[in-house]
Amino acid sequence: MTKVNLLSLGLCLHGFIIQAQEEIVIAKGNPIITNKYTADPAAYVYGDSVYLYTGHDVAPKGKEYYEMNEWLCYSSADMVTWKAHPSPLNIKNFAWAKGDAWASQVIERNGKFYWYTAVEHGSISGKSIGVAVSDNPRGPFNDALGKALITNDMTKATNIGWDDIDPTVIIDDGGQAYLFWGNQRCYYVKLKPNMIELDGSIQVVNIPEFTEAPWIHKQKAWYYLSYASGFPEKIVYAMSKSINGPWVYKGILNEIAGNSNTNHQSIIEFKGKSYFIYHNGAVNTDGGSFRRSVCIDYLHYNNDGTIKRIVMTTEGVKKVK
Ligand code: FUB
Repeated sequence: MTKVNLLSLGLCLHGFIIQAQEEIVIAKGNPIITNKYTADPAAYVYGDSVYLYTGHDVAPKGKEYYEMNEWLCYSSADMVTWKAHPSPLNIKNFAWAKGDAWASQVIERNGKFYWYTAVEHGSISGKSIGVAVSDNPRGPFNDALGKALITNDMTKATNIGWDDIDPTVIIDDGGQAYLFWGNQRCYYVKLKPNMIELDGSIQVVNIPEFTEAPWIHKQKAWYYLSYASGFPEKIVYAMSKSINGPWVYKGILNEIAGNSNTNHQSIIEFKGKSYFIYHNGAVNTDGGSFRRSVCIDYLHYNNDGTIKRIVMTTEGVKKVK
């Protein structure tokens, strides 16, 4: 990663001057960002750019658990030159949450950007899913509901308190939005057009050896549900012609990272190429599972729609025009 410059922006909004710093960095292969730990990537293509939303690992050396208090946002028009925006969302933005800014995903609808996040609930035992909203993909984002969208007492397929994590969202071709999430069980539910209310009952997805980190995407006629499996985690995937399944398990997509127990993936299409965006523990020398870093490699489909095994590289990807 090469620092190019530091822009100090003075933005005039309703008479107030807001100082924001946007650092431009050029990825030198993988991991793409090396001046802070970034985890749980969720990329979103909007306009001419990719917006990369990540968690922020700040666990000090020796602490062997997650410490995550805010989410980060980067954008790029070429997959190599990244603009680091000021953090657009913090756990403090959810007054009802008490910590753990875990995995998340952003999606746009009708000019608004909805950010689904996993957090620890302050008064209902266990993890939960919140939703924040903004008019701008760079934020700032604010709590859209003033309460959680999903809480642990709404999901009964396991007894654990951390099954309501790792939200992923899609709007299908007919305009119906769906939220998938889970740990040990993968859940999904329809969302109303306002994106902040459930539209029906929560269903369990029938897929094998599901650990966590579902990512839902569509390519041509196929829906793909990729997810972390086993522990340490590898990323596997299933395919279906319908968002409601049945899902056909297709096996391993990305192998165990080796230097991190988790590998949390995001899959996008941008300027004619497909990308597999994930994290590993390659930047630090303090143990990788709680100090993770985002990487990007190419993803290739076969003619029948199946996906070739990902090749994790240190070179990463090249600039795309
Ligand atoms: O970052 C905290 C948790 O680690 C995420 O929710 C999981 O997907 C795993 O990456």
